[in-house]
Amino acid sequence: MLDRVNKLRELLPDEHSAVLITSDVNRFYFSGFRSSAGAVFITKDSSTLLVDFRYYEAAQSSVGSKIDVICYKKLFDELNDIILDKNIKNVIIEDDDVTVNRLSAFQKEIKAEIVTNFQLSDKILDLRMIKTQTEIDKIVTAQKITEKSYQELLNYIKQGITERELAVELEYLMKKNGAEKVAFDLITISGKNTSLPHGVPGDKTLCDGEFITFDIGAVYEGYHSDMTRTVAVGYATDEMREIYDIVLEAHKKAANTIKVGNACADVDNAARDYIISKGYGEFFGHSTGHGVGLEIHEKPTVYLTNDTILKTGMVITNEPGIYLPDKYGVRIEDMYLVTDNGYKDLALIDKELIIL
Ligand SMILES: [Mn+2]
Repeated sequence: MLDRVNKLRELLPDEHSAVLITSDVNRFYFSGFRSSAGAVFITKDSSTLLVDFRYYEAAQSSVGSKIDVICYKKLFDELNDIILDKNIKNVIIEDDDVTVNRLSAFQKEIKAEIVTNFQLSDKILDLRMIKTQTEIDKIVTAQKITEKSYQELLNYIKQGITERELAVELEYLMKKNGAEKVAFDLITISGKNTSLPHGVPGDKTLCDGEFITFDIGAVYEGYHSDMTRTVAVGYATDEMREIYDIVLEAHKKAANTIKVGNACADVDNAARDYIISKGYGEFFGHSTGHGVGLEIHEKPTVYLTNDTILKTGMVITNEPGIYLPDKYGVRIEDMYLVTDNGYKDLALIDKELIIL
């Protein structure tokens, strides 16, 4: 946790500047403590977690001695004490988090200049791109919970069951298997609905000769997992198999470009060029992937316009797809860890087409 704080400190322009962290996700990232309210205030030589009475005892026992914990009645009073004590002139805020109303309160109450144009949110996302081993372990645990639950769900699938029932049952299994929650509204769609990349499970029942798309993930200790599998019910037509094989091959080609020094664009192009070469380019309308961590979508975006270079410790998804309107769609997604010598696929579940 101190490493992260120190990396943030390196961004401070001078000793009279400080950072005020207000978003839930970044308060957790820099303090290791989760709460629904509070702030983290970081100067060149101090870091303070400010919480209210509800969280004070838990916060004290949760954060190490390197971070001060203050219980506030009025947040601004405690902040101003530190600001005066440390001679802080500029307070940099999270531009993606602070609302217009909150900003005017800051400007009125905080006894320093409020810095809104530092692009702090983006700079923190840059730090969060590189995961520590502890963070990777949590993502892997979230993925294991997803896989166990998915495999249990496959046994539950029978004729007549609805998409909605699949989603509810899967969410139940994930929580039973240790997820604190699902990573997003689970996508369990079938037949024509699978041509909608982010379709919503409804009352449609499963039928033979249809695809089911499972785009699913769990959260474990704040960290998300993301996986998509497309399976067929009863049988698959030759065309369904052909589309599936193209997407799988695109996925493999993208995976093989995941290595330190390559750009996100290279990964996207590998999948996209192959799908285009097979004549389905217009049916792959989204990016090949995205970073995953404390949020389900974070930097970097794996797309042809992103020249961000892959570095060890990044976790990105690889999820090409082909969506034929009014027919069906296929997407195959795993999370990949960028390692010193290539990549590690964080999913263990096979990607070959299965027929239920
Ligand atoms: Mn995804």
